Amino acid sequence: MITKPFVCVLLALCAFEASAATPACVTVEQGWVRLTPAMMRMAAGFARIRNGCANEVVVIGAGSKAFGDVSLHETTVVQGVSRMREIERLPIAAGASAELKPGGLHLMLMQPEVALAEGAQLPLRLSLEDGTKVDGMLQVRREAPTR
Ligand SMILES: [Cu+2]
Repeated sequence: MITKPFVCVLLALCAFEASAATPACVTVEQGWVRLTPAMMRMAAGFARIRNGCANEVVVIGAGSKAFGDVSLHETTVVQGVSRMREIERLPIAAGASAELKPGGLHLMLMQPEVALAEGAQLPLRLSLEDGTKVDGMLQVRREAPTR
């Protein structure tokens, strides 16, 4: 009599947790990290973040077990000088994608926990403004994947 409702509550919580971790309508596609010499202690990551949801989503942060510090950056060229600035909010309209690519938006990956090896798959987790998380993968490569 007591056990059954308790189990239902647990199942409901688990289902909620699962959907909170990865909203299926936001995906990270063709994620990759440019292979850099280990002494650089930093790397840049790129991907297409696709929002298949019915609403706008806003990326407010990123993290990875493979790096101590991950942030979202944008490279801009001002008067011939390349600069990077941190992006605190990256809104993606319903049905649209954000392209993170060399020379533009990128993930700044600092304090690598492991030596980058070509072909390795590194985890990526994006935080959305609504509190949900999106898990993806970044493959270590020398060149951008052909799309
Ligand atoms: Cu950067």
